[in-house]
Amino acid sequence: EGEGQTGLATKTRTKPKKPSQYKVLLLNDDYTPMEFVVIVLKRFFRMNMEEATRVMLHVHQKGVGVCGVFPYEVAETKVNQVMDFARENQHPLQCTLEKA
Ligand code: TYC
Repeated sequence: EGEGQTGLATKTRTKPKKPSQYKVLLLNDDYTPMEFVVIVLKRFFRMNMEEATRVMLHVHQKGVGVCGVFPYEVAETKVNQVMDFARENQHPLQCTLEKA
């Protein structure tokens, strides 16, 4: 299938895949102020005060928590925004991706 006239293998009839979803994870550390983490969750994940506080406390207690689930490119952008903002403010806060 799909050799066409060029002799180059091409994929035809393969289903276009839905973009895979990725979790954006926030990691705990001993130095980033709780208030800063709440600001991050409100600013980059559009959470209200109550939600942001709940997620921050979950990460503080369990070591890791999910900020949201997004298509790869969106998740990647959020991780970069959080890491840049943390660095600008000289906090060691870490944020990463994991396939959902
Ligand atoms: N553990 C931090 C403190 O006690 C608070 C904190 C919460 C830091 C969540 C990072 O992702 C984090 N100040």
